[in-house]
Amino acid sequence: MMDVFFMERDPYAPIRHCYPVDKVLYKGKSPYQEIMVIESPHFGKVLVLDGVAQCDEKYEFIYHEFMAHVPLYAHPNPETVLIIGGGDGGVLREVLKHPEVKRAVLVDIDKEVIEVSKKFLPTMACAFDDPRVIVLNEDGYKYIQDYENEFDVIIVDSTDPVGFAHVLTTEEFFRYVYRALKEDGIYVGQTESIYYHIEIVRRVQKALRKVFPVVDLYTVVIPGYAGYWWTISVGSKKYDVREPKREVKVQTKLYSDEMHRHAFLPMGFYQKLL
Ligand code: AG3
Repeated sequence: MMDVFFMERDPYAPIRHCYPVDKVLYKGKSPYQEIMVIESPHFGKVLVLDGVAQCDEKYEFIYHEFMAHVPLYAHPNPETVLIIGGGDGGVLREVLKHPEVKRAVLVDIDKEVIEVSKKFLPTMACAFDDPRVIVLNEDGYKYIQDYENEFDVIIVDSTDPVGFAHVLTTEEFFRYVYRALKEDGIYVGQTESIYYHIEIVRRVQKALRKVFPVVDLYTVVIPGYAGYWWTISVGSKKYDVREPKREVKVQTKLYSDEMHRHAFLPMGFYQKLL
């Protein structure tokens, strides 16, 4: 029997993540991107957008827990949360674990990502029916321009900053994010690998520094992205984000108060490159 491999199309990475697949469960094209769900012996089902792996059943909890719990625990009372992107529902599932959250708005431009995730990745896309959730299929860049002093936490769970997701990493966008946040609000967004995408990390950090008084960066290792330390950038209007502000009570597989602090450990000479 011949082995069939998936090879990622990450235009920025100097390496190619490649692993065996058993089946292609879904392949379609939305108005925005090519959507695929593959089944791999190691990762389980993997959601692939425009050839780039977004999340896999085996390790998705790592990315989703750190995208959600770091900003939510860095905030004393996160009641209103906006997620831009995140159509697979993984970040939303984690956000809703906080009883403080009264409203979670998810704005993903691509309705088909949500539909495909509900069908093939039900353990991730399991929170859309929660009464606290509002789902909008709109352009997040446009949506945010209508809000001022509205959200406690804004999480940008986008695809890589190529094509239509690029605007979500610009200074102009961060100015809208700043305005849409309440006076003590916190923004986080995924900003690629410190090893393979240092230029992107540096560009985003620089843009954030022009807008937010507190800018930070934390990292987490995500096996499915093959980038070793994956970065999540932070812009905060008031709080230092390195310590949880509340007792960690949510059920998680990896995130904890110690892991929260650990994620901010200085990164040696990489720190100086930023
Ligand atoms: N969003 C970020 C995926 C980045 C993957 N990039 C890469 N492999 N080069 C993931 C969405 C999960 N909710």
